[in-house]
Amino acid sequence: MRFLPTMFVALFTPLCGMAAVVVDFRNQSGVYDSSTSVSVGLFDPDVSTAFNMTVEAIGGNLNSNVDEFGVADSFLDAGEVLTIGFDVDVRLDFIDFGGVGADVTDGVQIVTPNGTNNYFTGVSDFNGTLDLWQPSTVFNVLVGQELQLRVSDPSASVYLEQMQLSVIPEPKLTILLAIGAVGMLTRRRRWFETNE
Ligand SMILES: [Ca+2]
Ligand SMILES: [Ca+2]
Ligand SMILES: [Ca+2]
Repeated sequence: MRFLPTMFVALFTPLCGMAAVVVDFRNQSGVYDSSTSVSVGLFDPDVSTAFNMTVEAIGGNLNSNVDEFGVADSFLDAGEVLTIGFDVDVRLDFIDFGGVGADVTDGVQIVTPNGTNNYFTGVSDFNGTLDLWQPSTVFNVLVGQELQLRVSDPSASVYLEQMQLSVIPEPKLTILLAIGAVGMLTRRRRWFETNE
């Protein structure tokens, strides 16, 4: 009965949310280019959920290149907007940009359901070395909500690299997984008790 602990780990791992979905926008010309709106199929193995991300551009076509993702050219510039939404509730871990500078004239603006903020080196929740926006509190994007990415100033020019997120499990699924885990724990304990 050696397989029992292995089964336990396999069942317990999804509850811990150890992995997440990383969406790399770079080097994906075949997926995004020559369109202002693209729906991309994604899969979160933690909760065995397939879902769709919709990416829309204002001001030109979406344009993925080897190192950058922008609108019209490789960059997000004045008057251009990237809108991102999902058909499931997700928790956003980070958005990775490039080309962001040290002040508001060279920053990125993120419009969320919670408000509008400008990010550049030195701003809280923004890593200026990696140009990474990483919310310090849990940040969810629910079905029907969207993120808008813009530049923080007409002179700014930035680009999108990647994003990490997790699907927020349906409450029913969470409960079922929890019940399953408790069941396995109980059985495992009994197994140890009877085999000691
Ligand atoms: Ca391209
Ligand atoms: Ca552009
Ligand atoms: Ca970066």
